[in-house]
Amino acid sequence: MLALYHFDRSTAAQKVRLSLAEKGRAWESRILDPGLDKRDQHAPEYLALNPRGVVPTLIHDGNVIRESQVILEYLEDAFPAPSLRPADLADRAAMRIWTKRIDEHLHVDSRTIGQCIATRHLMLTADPVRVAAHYAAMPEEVRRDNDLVNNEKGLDSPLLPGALRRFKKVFGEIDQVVARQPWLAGDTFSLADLSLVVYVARMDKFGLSDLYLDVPNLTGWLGRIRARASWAEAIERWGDSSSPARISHGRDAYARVKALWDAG
Ligand SMILES: N[C@@H](CCC(=O)N[C@@H](CS)C(=O)NCC(=O)O)C(=O)O
Repeated sequence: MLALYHFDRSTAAQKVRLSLAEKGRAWESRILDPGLDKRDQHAPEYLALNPRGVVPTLIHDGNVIRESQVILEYLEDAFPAPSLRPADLADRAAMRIWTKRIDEHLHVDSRTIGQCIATRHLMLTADPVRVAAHYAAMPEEVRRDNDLVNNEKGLDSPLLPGALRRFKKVFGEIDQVVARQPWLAGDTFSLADLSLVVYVARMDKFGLSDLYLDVPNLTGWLGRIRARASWAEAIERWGDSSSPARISHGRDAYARVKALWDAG
């Protein structure tokens, strides 16, 4: 039996849903509500499964697996066909160099961008008692410390220029690689593509897709992934309830973000 704790817009959960869709596996959906009124991710029963209080968490025949990149590798081992790892060992190593960057910085940078542009507005207009309770209960120190700076400073956050600079660098590297081969780790669609793409696509949800209009090979790669049946099943089907508000904040912030992007 496969079950996944997740919620609609979570990039970390999107990757796992993409893998499950590519593999054609049936799974039970266990949706958490991370809103300030509920904060299901901080419930003791959930923290027992995932002490960091984040999604996704996969349950497979009684095994509890957390951390999206670890879950993706677990799914490869548990369900090898169709494989999302290149057969060639050097390509497989290249795949892991890409996916490693997500835990090195990309996921945290994605959160910084979202927090500075949009999510902080939710926090600034919410009941301060609920916001304080949310951060008091958040198990991950780095996430909490970054959020507090980003909530306070917004577009002036000292963390934002670096996050945008690193995003731009990764976008440029994707562009170069897919100019000479179809997928990030060679000839086959792999965990590298499936993992990186959710961070590229996330920019649309902040109204920031114009930032990469002039990165043509990346845009083509993104289009090819969006055309796969797994995209409709794993991403579009689940929607994103907060997207209209975030897009509107992103459009308001666009000129400032573009200046930082161009400076990077
Ligand atoms: N390194 C973790 C990150 C997971 C993560 O950040 N999940 C976010 C959604 S993308 C979450 O659950 N956020 C809830 C919160 O921050 O309270 C992974 O890859 O699984």
